[in-house]
Amino acid sequence: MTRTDIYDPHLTGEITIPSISQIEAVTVSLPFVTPFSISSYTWDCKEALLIRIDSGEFSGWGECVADPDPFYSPETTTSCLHIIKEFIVPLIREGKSFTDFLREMDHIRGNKMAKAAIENALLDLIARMREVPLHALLGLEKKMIMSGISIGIKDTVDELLDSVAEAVEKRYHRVKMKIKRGKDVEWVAAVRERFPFIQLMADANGDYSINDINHLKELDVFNLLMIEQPLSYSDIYFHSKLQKEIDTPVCLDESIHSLDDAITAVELGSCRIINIKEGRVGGIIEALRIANYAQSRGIPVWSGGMDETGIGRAFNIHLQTAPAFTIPGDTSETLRYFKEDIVSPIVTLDDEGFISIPEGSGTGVRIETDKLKKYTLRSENLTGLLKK
Ligand code: OSB
Ligand code: MG
Repeated sequence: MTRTDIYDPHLTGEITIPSISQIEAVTVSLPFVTPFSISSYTWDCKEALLIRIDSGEFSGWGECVADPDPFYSPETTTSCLHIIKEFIVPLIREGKSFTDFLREMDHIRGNKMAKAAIENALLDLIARMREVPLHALLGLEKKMIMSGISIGIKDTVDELLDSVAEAVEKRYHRVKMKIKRGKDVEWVAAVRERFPFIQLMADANGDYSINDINHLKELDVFNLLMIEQPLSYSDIYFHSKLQKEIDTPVCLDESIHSLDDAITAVELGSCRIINIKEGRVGGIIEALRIANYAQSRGIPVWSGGMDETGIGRAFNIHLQTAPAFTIPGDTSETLRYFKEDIVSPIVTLDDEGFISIPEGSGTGVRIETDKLKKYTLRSENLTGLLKK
Protein backbone atom coordinates (compact mmCIF):
# COMPACT_ATOMS: atom_id res chain seq x y z
CA MET A 1 0.00 0.00 0.00
CA THR A 2 1.24 3.50 -0.74
CA ARG A 3 0.27 6.88 0.52
CA THR A 4 -2.93 8.10 -1.11
CA ASP A 5 -5.25 11.03 -0.69
CA ILE A 6 -8.09 8.84 0.55
CA TYR A 7 -7.00 9.45 4.12
CA ASP A 8 -7.03 13.22 3.74
CA PRO A 9 -9.51 15.18 5.78
CA HIS A 10 -11.93 16.70 3.30
CA LEU A 11 -11.82 20.42 3.78
CA THR A 12 -8.27 21.71 3.56
CA GLY A 13 -8.87 22.60 -0.11
CA GLU A 14 -11.34 25.33 0.71
CA ILE A 15 -9.15 26.88 3.41
CA THR A 16 -6.86 29.69 2.27
CA ILE A 17 -4.27 31.67 4.17
CA PRO A 18 -5.51 35.12 5.20
CA SER A 19 -3.44 38.31 5.08
CA ILE A 20 -0.99 38.22 7.97
CA SER A 21 -0.15 41.37 9.92
CA GLN A 22 2.25 39.97 12.55
CA ILE A 23 4.02 36.77 13.56
CA GLU A 24 5.69 36.42 16.91
CA ALA A 25 7.62 33.59 18.58
CA VAL A 26 7.38 33.56 22.38
CA THR A 27 9.37 31.16 24.56
CA VAL A 28 7.82 30.43 27.95
CA SER A 29 8.89 28.33 30.90
CA LEU A 30 6.26 27.02 33.30
CA PRO A 31 7.44 25.19 36.43
CA PHE A 32 5.89 21.74 36.97
CA VAL A 33 4.09 21.06 40.25
CA THR A 34 6.26 17.92 40.48
CA PRO A 35 9.19 16.95 38.24
CA PHE A 36 8.27 14.56 35.41
CA SER A 37 10.56 11.59 34.69
CA ILE A 38 10.64 9.27 31.71
CA SER A 39 13.24 6.56 31.10
CA SER A 40 15.59 8.99 29.37
CA TYR A 41 15.22 12.27 31.29
CA THR A 42 13.59 14.31 34.08
CA TRP A 43 12.01 17.71 33.42
CA ASP A 44 11.15 20.15 36.20
CA CYS A 45 9.54 22.70 33.93
CA LYS A 46 7.87 22.93 30.54
CA GLU A 47 9.79 25.22 28.26
CA ALA A 48 7.70 25.80 25.17
CA LEU A 49 7.99 27.79 21.97
CA LEU A 50 4.68 29.52 21.23
CA ILE A 51 3.73 31.06 17.91
CA ARG A 52 1.21 33.87 17.50
CA ILE A 53 -0.03 34.75 14.02
CA ASP A 54 -2.21 37.85 13.61
CA SER A 55 -4.58 38.95 10.90
CA GLY A 56 -5.84 42.39 11.88
CA GLU A 57 -7.78 42.02 15.13
CA PHE A 58 -7.59 38.20 15.12
CA SER A 59 -4.78 36.11 16.66
CA GLY A 60 -4.10 32.40 16.26
CA TRP A 61 -1.78 30.57 18.66
CA GLY A 62 0.25 27.40 18.22
CA GLU A 63 2.54 25.60 20.63
CA CYS A 64 5.61 23.71 19.45
CA VAL A 65 5.80 20.44 21.42
CA ALA A 66 9.61 20.22 21.25
CA ASP A 67 11.56 20.46 24.48
CA PRO A 68 14.71 22.58 24.79
CA ASP A 69 16.66 19.28 24.85
CA PRO A 70 16.73 16.22 22.54
CA PHE A 71 15.81 13.58 25.17
CA TYR A 72 12.37 12.68 23.80
CA SER A 73 12.81 13.71 20.17
CA PRO A 74 15.72 14.98 18.07
CA GLU A 75 13.91 18.30 17.55
CA THR A 76 14.46 21.07 20.10
CA THR A 77 12.89 24.49 20.67
CA THR A 78 16.02 26.03 19.11
CA SER A 79 16.06 23.76 16.04
CA CYS A 80 12.34 24.41 15.57
CA LEU A 81 12.71 28.18 15.75
CA HIS A 82 15.49 27.96 13.16
CA ILE A 83 13.36 25.91 10.75
CA ILE A 84 10.32 28.12 11.34
CA LYS A 85 12.25 31.33 10.64
CA GLU A 86 14.36 30.19 7.72
CA PHE A 87 12.01 27.83 5.90
CA ILE A 88 8.39 27.86 7.08
CA VAL A 89 7.43 31.50 7.61
CA PRO A 90 8.56 32.41 4.05
CA LEU A 91 5.96 29.90 2.73
CA ILE A 92 3.08 31.72 4.40
CA ARG A 93 1.35 33.88 1.79
CA GLU A 94 -2.09 35.44 1.58
CA GLY A 95 -4.47 33.57 -0.72
CA LYS A 96 -2.45 30.34 -0.84
CA SER A 97 -4.64 27.28 -0.34
CA PHE A 98 -3.91 25.42 2.87
CA THR A 99 -3.40 22.21 0.87
CA ASP A 100 -0.69 23.91 -1.21
CA PHE A 101 0.91 25.31 1.94
CA LEU A 102 1.05 21.81 3.47
CA ARG A 103 2.50 20.36 0.25
CA GLU A 104 5.19 23.03 0.20
CA MET A 105 6.01 22.30 3.84
CA ASP A 106 6.49 18.65 2.78
CA HIS A 107 9.57 19.78 0.83
CA ILE A 108 11.14 20.56 4.19
CA ARG A 109 12.25 17.13 5.41
CA GLY A 110 11.33 16.03 8.92
CA ASN A 111 11.12 18.84 11.47
CA LYS A 112 7.52 17.84 12.20
CA MET A 113 7.29 19.70 15.49
CA ALA A 114 8.30 22.97 13.83
CA LYS A 115 5.71 22.44 11.08
CA ALA A 116 2.93 21.58 13.53
CA ALA A 117 3.43 24.78 15.52
CA ILE A 118 2.80 26.95 12.44
CA GLU A 119 0.03 24.69 11.08
CA ASN A 120 -1.72 24.89 14.46
CA ALA A 121 -1.44 28.68 14.74
CA LEU A 122 -2.81 29.16 11.21
CA LEU A 123 -5.74 26.78 11.78
CA ASP A 124 -6.60 28.52 15.07
CA LEU A 125 -6.42 31.91 13.34
CA ILE A 126 -8.60 30.82 10.41
CA ALA A 127 -11.17 29.21 12.72
CA ARG A 128 -11.32 32.38 14.82
CA MET A 129 -11.77 34.54 11.70
CA ARG A 130 -14.63 32.29 10.56
CA GLU A 131 -16.01 32.31 14.11
CA VAL A 132 -16.17 28.52 14.27
CA PRO A 133 -14.58 26.13 16.78
CA LEU A 134 -11.45 24.37 15.53
CA HIS A 135 -13.16 20.95 15.47
CA ALA A 136 -15.93 22.37 13.26
CA LEU A 137 -13.36 23.84 10.85
CA LEU A 138 -12.04 20.27 10.57
CA GLY A 139 -15.54 18.87 9.98
CA LEU A 140 -15.69 17.20 13.38
CA GLU A 141 -18.51 17.23 15.87
CA LYS A 142 -18.31 18.41 19.46
CA LYS A 143 -18.26 15.74 22.14
CA MET A 144 -17.01 15.11 25.67
CA ILE A 145 -13.37 13.99 25.70
CA MET A 146 -12.04 11.08 27.75
CA SER A 147 -9.24 11.80 30.21
CA GLY A 148 -6.04 9.94 30.94
CA ILE A 149 -3.02 10.56 33.08
CA SER A 150 0.65 9.79 32.54
CA ILE A 151 2.48 9.20 35.80
CA GLY A 152 6.25 9.71 35.66
CA ILE A 153 8.83 7.36 37.11
CA LYS A 154 8.94 7.73 40.91
CA ASP A 155 11.64 7.09 43.51
CA THR A 156 9.58 4.47 45.35
CA VAL A 157 6.69 2.10 44.65
CA ASP A 158 4.73 3.77 47.46
CA GLU A 159 4.98 7.15 45.77
CA LEU A 160 3.75 5.57 42.55
CA LEU A 161 0.82 3.91 44.35
CA ASP A 162 -0.13 7.26 45.93
CA SER A 163 -0.14 8.94 42.52
CA VAL A 164 -2.26 6.17 41.00
CA ALA A 165 -4.69 6.36 43.94
CA GLU A 166 -5.07 10.10 43.40
CA ALA A 167 -5.73 9.58 39.68
CA VAL A 168 -8.33 6.88 40.37
CA GLU A 169 -10.02 9.16 42.91
CA LYS A 170 -10.21 11.91 40.26
CA ARG A 171 -11.90 9.41 37.90
CA TYR A 172 -9.26 9.43 35.20
CA HIS A 173 -10.43 6.96 32.56
CA ARG A 174 -7.01 5.42 32.06
CA VAL A 175 -3.74 5.42 33.97
CA LYS A 176 -0.36 5.25 32.28
CA MET A 177 2.75 4.56 34.30
CA LYS A 178 6.22 5.22 32.99
CA ILE A 179 8.62 2.28 33.25
CA LYS A 180 12.30 1.68 32.64
CA ARG A 181 14.83 -1.10 33.22
CA GLY A 182 14.83 -1.94 36.93
CA LYS A 183 11.51 -0.19 37.55
CA ASP A 184 9.12 -2.32 35.56
CA VAL A 185 7.64 -5.77 36.33
CA GLU A 186 7.51 -5.39 40.13
CA TRP A 187 6.23 -1.84 39.85
CA VAL A 188 3.45 -2.82 37.45
CA ALA A 189 2.65 -5.82 39.69
CA ALA A 190 2.28 -3.53 42.72
CA VAL A 191 -0.10 -1.18 40.90
CA ARG A 192 -2.13 -4.08 39.47
CA GLU A 193 -2.43 -5.76 42.84
CA ARG A 194 -3.79 -2.63 44.46
CA PHE A 195 -5.98 -1.60 41.47
CA PRO A 196 -7.08 -4.84 39.76
CA PHE A 197 -9.74 -3.24 37.52
CA ILE A 198 -8.39 0.09 36.26
CA GLN A 199 -7.41 0.62 32.62
CA LEU A 200 -3.65 0.50 33.08
CA MET A 201 -0.78 0.80 30.61
CA ALA A 202 2.98 1.27 30.69
CA ASP A 203 5.26 3.55 28.63
CA ALA A 204 8.96 2.64 28.35
CA ASN A 205 10.05 5.51 26.07
CA GLY A 206 12.33 3.13 24.20
CA ASP A 207 14.31 1.75 27.13
CA TYR A 208 14.43 -1.92 26.02
CA SER A 209 16.01 -3.89 23.21
CA ILE A 210 14.88 -6.94 21.27
CA ASN A 211 17.02 -9.04 23.64
CA ASP A 212 14.53 -8.19 26.42
CA ILE A 213 11.64 -10.16 24.86
CA ASN A 214 11.49 -12.69 27.70
CA HIS A 215 11.53 -9.94 30.30
CA LEU A 216 8.80 -7.96 28.54
CA LYS A 217 6.72 -11.16 28.28
CA GLU A 218 6.45 -11.09 32.07
CA LEU A 219 4.16 -8.07 31.71
CA ASP A 220 1.57 -10.20 29.89
CA VAL A 221 -0.07 -11.39 33.14
CA PHE A 222 -1.10 -7.88 34.21
CA ASN A 223 -3.80 -7.30 31.62
CA LEU A 224 -2.28 -4.03 30.45
CA LEU A 225 -4.20 -2.04 27.88
CA MET A 226 -0.89 -1.72 26.01
CA ILE A 227 2.84 -1.19 26.31
CA GLU A 228 3.97 2.03 24.66
CA GLN A 229 7.27 2.33 22.76
CA PRO A 230 9.13 -0.53 24.47
CA LEU A 231 12.02 -0.51 21.96
CA SER A 232 14.19 2.22 20.43
CA TYR A 233 12.71 5.64 19.64
CA SER A 234 13.48 5.08 15.95
CA ASP A 235 12.61 1.39 15.56
CA ILE A 236 9.68 -0.14 13.71
CA TYR A 237 11.12 -3.49 12.56
CA PHE A 238 12.05 -5.02 15.92
CA HIS A 239 8.69 -3.97 17.35
CA SER A 240 7.11 -6.32 14.78
CA LYS A 241 9.23 -9.18 16.16
CA LEU A 242 8.31 -8.26 19.72
CA GLN A 243 4.57 -7.93 19.01
CA LYS A 244 4.52 -11.49 17.63
CA GLU A 245 5.98 -12.79 20.91
CA ILE A 246 3.98 -10.90 23.53
CA ASP A 247 0.23 -10.77 24.22
CA THR A 248 0.19 -7.19 25.48
CA PRO A 249 -0.68 -4.87 22.59
CA VAL A 250 2.28 -2.76 21.50
CA CYS A 251 1.61 0.95 20.92
CA LEU A 252 4.08 3.14 19.03
CA ASP A 253 4.79 6.75 20.00
CA GLU A 254 8.32 8.03 19.18
CA SER A 255 8.68 5.94 15.98
CA ILE A 256 5.67 7.44 14.19
CA HIS A 257 6.23 10.78 12.45
CA SER A 258 3.88 10.50 9.47
CA LEU A 259 1.16 8.52 7.75
CA ASP A 260 3.93 6.63 5.94
CA ASP A 261 5.42 5.52 9.27
CA ALA A 262 1.98 4.48 10.48
CA ILE A 263 1.43 2.41 7.33
CA THR A 264 4.84 0.77 7.75
CA ALA A 265 4.13 -0.08 11.38
CA VAL A 266 0.64 -1.45 10.78
CA GLU A 267 1.62 -3.44 7.68
CA LEU A 268 4.59 -4.97 9.51
CA GLY A 269 2.44 -5.79 12.54
CA SER A 270 4.70 -3.66 14.74
CA CYS A 271 1.85 -2.33 16.85
CA ARG A 272 -1.86 -2.87 17.51
CA ILE A 273 -2.44 0.69 18.73
CA ILE A 274 -1.00 4.09 17.75
CA ASN A 275 -0.33 7.09 19.97
CA ILE A 276 -0.94 10.12 17.75
CA LYS A 277 0.72 13.29 18.99
CA GLU A 278 -0.33 15.88 16.47
CA GLY A 279 2.78 17.91 17.26
CA ARG A 280 5.05 14.92 16.57
CA VAL A 281 3.51 14.14 13.16
CA GLY A 282 3.52 17.66 11.69
CA GLY A 283 0.10 18.91 12.77
CA ILE A 284 -3.60 18.24 13.05
CA ILE A 285 -4.13 17.46 9.36
CA GLU A 286 -1.46 14.71 9.27
CA ALA A 287 -2.80 13.45 12.62
CA LEU A 288 -6.27 13.10 11.06
CA ARG A 289 -4.82 11.28 8.04
CA ILE A 290 -3.15 8.78 10.36
CA ALA A 291 -6.34 8.45 12.40
CA ASN A 292 -8.42 7.81 9.26
CA TYR A 293 -5.95 5.24 7.99
CA ALA A 294 -5.71 3.48 11.37
CA GLN A 295 -9.49 3.34 11.62
CA SER A 296 -9.69 1.75 8.16
CA ARG A 297 -7.28 -0.95 9.39
CA GLY A 298 -9.04 -1.55 12.71
CA ILE A 299 -6.20 0.00 14.70
CA PRO A 300 -7.40 2.16 17.62
CA VAL A 301 -5.62 5.45 18.23
CA TRP A 302 -5.36 7.89 21.10
CA SER A 303 -3.97 11.37 21.58
CA GLY A 304 -0.65 11.57 23.36
CA GLY A 305 0.56 14.65 25.17
CA MET A 306 3.83 16.50 25.65
CA ASP A 307 2.98 18.16 28.97
CA GLU A 308 1.76 21.09 26.89
CA THR A 309 0.59 24.42 28.22
CA GLY A 310 -3.11 25.13 27.73
CA ILE A 311 -2.47 26.12 24.12
CA GLY A 312 -1.11 22.76 22.96
CA ARG A 313 -3.51 20.85 25.20
CA ALA A 314 -6.46 22.57 23.47
CA PHE A 315 -5.32 21.21 20.09
CA ASN A 316 -5.14 17.70 21.55
CA ILE A 317 -8.66 18.12 22.90
CA HIS A 318 -10.12 19.25 19.57
CA LEU A 319 -8.28 16.46 17.73
CA GLN A 320 -9.97 13.86 19.93
CA THR A 321 -13.39 14.77 18.58
CA ALA A 322 -12.39 12.62 15.54
CA PRO A 323 -14.23 9.27 15.83
CA ALA A 324 -11.01 7.22 15.43
CA PHE A 325 -9.86 8.31 18.91
CA THR A 326 -11.48 5.49 20.87
CA ILE A 327 -8.94 5.13 23.69
CA PRO A 328 -8.46 7.75 26.44
CA GLY A 329 -5.41 9.92 25.74
CA ASP A 330 -2.77 11.66 27.82
CA THR A 331 -5.08 14.57 28.44
CA SER A 332 -5.06 15.56 32.09
CA GLU A 333 -6.18 18.45 34.24
CA THR A 334 -4.06 21.58 33.95
CA LEU A 335 -3.42 21.75 37.70
CA ARG A 336 -1.67 18.38 37.78
CA TYR A 337 1.09 19.91 35.63
CA PHE A 338 1.15 23.60 36.59
CA LYS A 339 0.12 25.82 39.48
CA GLU A 340 -1.34 28.19 36.91
CA ASP A 341 -1.58 28.25 33.13
CA ILE A 342 -1.18 31.01 30.55
CA VAL A 343 -4.71 30.43 29.19
CA SER A 344 -8.24 30.22 30.42
CA PRO A 345 -10.30 28.20 30.78
CA ILE A 346 -7.95 25.61 32.25
CA VAL A 347 -8.65 21.89 31.72
CA THR A 348 -10.70 20.23 34.46
CA LEU A 349 -12.42 16.84 34.78
CA ASP A 350 -16.13 16.52 35.48
CA ASP A 351 -17.54 14.05 38.03
CA GLU A 352 -17.17 11.20 35.55
CA GLY A 353 -13.68 12.13 34.43
CA PHE A 354 -14.67 13.79 31.15
CA ILE A 355 -13.23 16.97 29.66
CA SER A 356 -15.37 19.45 27.73
CA ILE A 357 -14.31 21.40 24.64
CA PRO A 358 -13.66 25.05 25.51
CA GLU A 359 -16.49 27.25 24.18
CA GLY A 360 -15.84 29.76 21.43
CA SER A 361 -14.06 29.96 18.12
CA GLY A 362 -10.67 28.47 17.29
CA THR A 363 -9.29 26.38 20.13
CA GLY A 364 -11.59 28.32 22.48
CA VAL A 365 -8.85 29.22 24.95
CA ARG A 366 -7.95 32.85 25.74
CA ILE A 367 -4.43 33.98 26.51
CA GLU A 368 -4.03 35.44 29.99
CA THR A 369 -1.69 38.28 29.07
CA ASP A 370 -0.32 38.87 32.57
CA LYS A 371 0.45 35.16 33.08
CA LEU A 372 2.04 34.94 29.66
CA LYS A 373 4.30 37.87 30.54
CA LYS A 374 5.16 36.34 33.89
CA TYR A 375 6.44 33.10 32.29
CA THR A 376 8.01 34.54 29.12
CA LEU A 377 11.77 33.95 28.73
CA ARG A 378 12.11 35.80 25.41
CA SER A 379 10.17 36.73 22.31
CA GLU A 380 11.02 37.55 18.74
CA ASN A 381 9.08 39.28 16.00
CA LEU A 382 9.12 37.18 12.81
CA THR A 383 6.92 39.45 10.68
CA GLY A 384 9.85 40.66 8.56
CA LEU A 385 10.48 37.09 7.38
CA LEU A 386 7.17 36.93 5.48
CA LYS A 387 7.73 37.05 1.70
CA LYS A 388 6.25 40.22 0.18
O1 OSB B 1 6.15 9.48 26.03
O2 OSB B 1 4.17 10.15 26.05
C1 OSB B 1 5.35 10.34 26.32
C2 OSB B 1 5.71 13.62 28.27
C3 OSB B 1 6.89 14.10 27.72
C4 OSB B 1 7.55 13.37 26.78
C5 OSB B 1 7.05 12.13 26.39
C6 OSB B 1 5.87 11.64 26.91
C7 OSB B 1 5.21 12.38 27.90
C8 OSB B 1 4.02 11.92 28.60
C9 OSB B 1 3.15 12.96 29.27
O3 OSB B 1 3.75 10.76 28.75
C10 OSB B 1 1.91 13.24 28.50
C11 OSB B 1 1.10 14.38 29.04
O4 OSB B 1 0.55 14.26 30.12
O5 OSB B 1 1.00 15.41 28.34
MG1 MG C 1 5.10 7.89 25.08
